[in-house]
Amino acid sequence: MATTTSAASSMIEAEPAPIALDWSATALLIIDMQRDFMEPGGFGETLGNDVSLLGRAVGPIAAVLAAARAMGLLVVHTREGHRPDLTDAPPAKIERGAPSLRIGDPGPMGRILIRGEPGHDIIPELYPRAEEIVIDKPGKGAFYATELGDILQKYGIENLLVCGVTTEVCVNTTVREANDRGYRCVVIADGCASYFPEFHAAGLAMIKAQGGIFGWVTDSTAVLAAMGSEQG
Ligand code: TIU
Repeated sequence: MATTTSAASSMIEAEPAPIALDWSATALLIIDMQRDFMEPGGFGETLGNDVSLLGRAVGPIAAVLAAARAMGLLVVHTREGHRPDLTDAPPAKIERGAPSLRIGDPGPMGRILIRGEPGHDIIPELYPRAEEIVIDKPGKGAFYATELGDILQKYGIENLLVCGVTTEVCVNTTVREANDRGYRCVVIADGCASYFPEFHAAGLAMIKAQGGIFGWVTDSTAVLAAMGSEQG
């Protein structure tokens, strides 16, 4: 149950311990909820994954996003992808593995993982509003080669509510980057998903172990309670 500690902050139930968040210094960071990872025919499926495993994160993220919008929280969406000329896509990434289609190849949702293509865009259920921030990132971490750090600093953000896909890849990489930059990361477990359920569990366990070595882990119910929004 959430306890209000002041007009502007709330205590969120989390592991390894509850955490008080000053909402004016908190952003909701939604990682890579793109058609390329969530739908058949995109980057995730070309890597051999069952993309249906990621759908479970959509409802919890939508509920937290609605509450965040209602309370005027800063909302940041990220998208993994590359320039059409691939100048920001290292050969080591393009050539990796044996996907059915490589980054830049034409697929059913346009060129795989390329900015501006239908597959690169965010799924309709979580589509950004015009006033929300969208960060295009070439890597797994949202801070690498992006303007995210500068933007968060300008908004006075100290705390990140983090969700998205996949738990052990882009969510974990971003949380580690953020932790080293001094942000308190509170990861919404049911708002994350992986193609590998065991990696999802391990990815969350690694964040909260050792007294919260990278951050805190909570769930959407606890976040909504803390936001004073019992629905969802
Ligand atoms: N393959 C996989 O699990 N993830 C990625 O390639 N990118 C993100 O996690 N967004």
